[in-house]
This record gives sequence, C-alpha cells and structure tokens, in this order.
Amino acid sequence: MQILKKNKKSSKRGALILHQFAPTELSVSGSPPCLKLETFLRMTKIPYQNDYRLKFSKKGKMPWIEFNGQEIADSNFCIQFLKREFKVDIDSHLNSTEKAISHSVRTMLEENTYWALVYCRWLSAFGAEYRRRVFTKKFGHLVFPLKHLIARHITKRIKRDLWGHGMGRHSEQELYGIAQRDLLAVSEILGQKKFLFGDKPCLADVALFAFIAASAWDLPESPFDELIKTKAQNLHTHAQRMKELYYPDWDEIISRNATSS
Ligand SMILES: N[C@@H](CCC(=O)N[C@@H](CS)C(=O)NCC(=O)O)C(=O)O
Repeated sequence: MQILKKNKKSSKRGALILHQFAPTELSVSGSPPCLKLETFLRMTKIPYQNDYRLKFSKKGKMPWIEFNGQEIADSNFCIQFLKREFKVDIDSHLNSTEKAISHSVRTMLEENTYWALVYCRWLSAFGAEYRRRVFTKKFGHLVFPLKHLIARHITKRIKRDLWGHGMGRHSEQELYGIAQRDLLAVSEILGQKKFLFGDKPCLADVALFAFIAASAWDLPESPFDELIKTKAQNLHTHAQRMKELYYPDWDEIISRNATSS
C-alpha cells in the first residue's frame, strides 16, 4: 500500500485514494470511521492509497475517498459506493435479523458511543497525554501563541459539537456510563464467538474493531481501556483477532509514522 507524499496529484484514473488522518503512536488510526473504512478496503482486497495530507471532505470530515474523479464523503457512503462499484459485500452471510442487529450495533457505536470517545480524548484528563502527542507532532514547530491558539480553537469546536449532539450536556460520569452500557451490550452479543455472528466478520465487526483500537488501545488507562481489561475482555480479544487478520503490518505502519514527522 502506497502513501501519497506532499504535493503529489492524487486522482490518477483507477487509483482509489483514501483520505484520512495519519496513524497515531499507538493505533493505525485514532478515528473509528477512518479505521473502519481502511479495514473494509483490506477485507475486500480493493487496492487503495492513503493520503494523510489532512484534506477534509466537502462535508468537512474524514474519511473520504476519490475514485476515477468522483469524491465520496462519509465512511458509510463510501462503503455503499464501494459495494456497488466493486461488487463486494462483507455482510452476505448474515440473515435479515442479523443484518438488522449489525446495523443497530454499528450505528450505536458510531452515533452514540463515539461521542464519549471524543470527550475522553479531547476534553478529559485521560486524553491529556494523547493531546500532548498530537499537538506536539502537528503544531510543535509553530511559535508559542499560535500553537496555543490552535489548541484553543480545536477544543472550543469540540465542546460546541458535543453540546450540539447532546452528549456534551452530561456529566463525565454519566457520559462514561452511557459508553460502558453500549460496549457491554456489544460484548454480550459477541459472547464467546469469534465474531459477532459466528466465524466470519461482517461490517459491524469492522466498526467494533475500529472503535476499540481507536479508543481503548489509543487511550491507555482510560475508561475504555479499563473496560476491555475487566468486564469486556472479549472485545479486546475480538479486536486482536481482526488486527491479526487484516493488519500483519500494524506495528510497521505505526513505527513508520513515528519516524516520519
Ligand atoms: N459519519 C462520518 C463521521 C466522520 C467523523 O466524524 N470524522 C471525524 C473524525 S473521527 C472528523 O473528521 N472530525 C473533524 C471535524 O469534525 O472537524 C463517517 O462515518 O465518515
């Protein structure tokens, strides 16, 4: 898999470009939708190139893809597009009830639990070390008042987004309680199975893996990490299984990133 270097034109015909955030020091991505989309591409063996140049989609978010001159924003719209374009379906082994549960699990993780992760990473004490790493890496070269202003701007926007969603109106304890109940529900569905619906992973497995890697693995000592070490150990085992299957180069990607800035 090739990574685009700065200033290279990215939309060569036939090449699929995945625009996403660069890996962190602990995870191939700190963003669940980005890691989900990259994992989907790997599962379906669709060739792609990563573009880490921080170009946001027309919707102002990551990830998004470029393919043959088309730009598709939002991981789920990207997946719908790829399913049609490449005739791939990682949910074809599910019956209609399983498909409905899979849809509900994924949506819960992405539209609800996700906001507790955003809070934890950007606003809580657990995220302090993460923020220090990110700010040093991205803005460390800037003069003091400028990097301080950027950090303040990001924090303000995240507070605004959390408030708008509604999750930001809860206390920290309530917020982590919500996330814990969501993850324990998924842990219950998974049980002792290899994947959520048996021996073969589906899109909800990909979303679950992406969430655990971007939360618990990327935020050591956080409530997410605590949960997968105690009441929901099967979520960690599940994520490890996904990582072994689809990321034999996991450590290499992370160390390449650590040395490339
Ligand atoms: N529903 C979107 C969610 C994408 C999303 O929330 N991306 C976040 C990173 S995890 C982002 O780009 N945030 C930047 C911002 O809001 O400015 C998807 O699945 O792609």
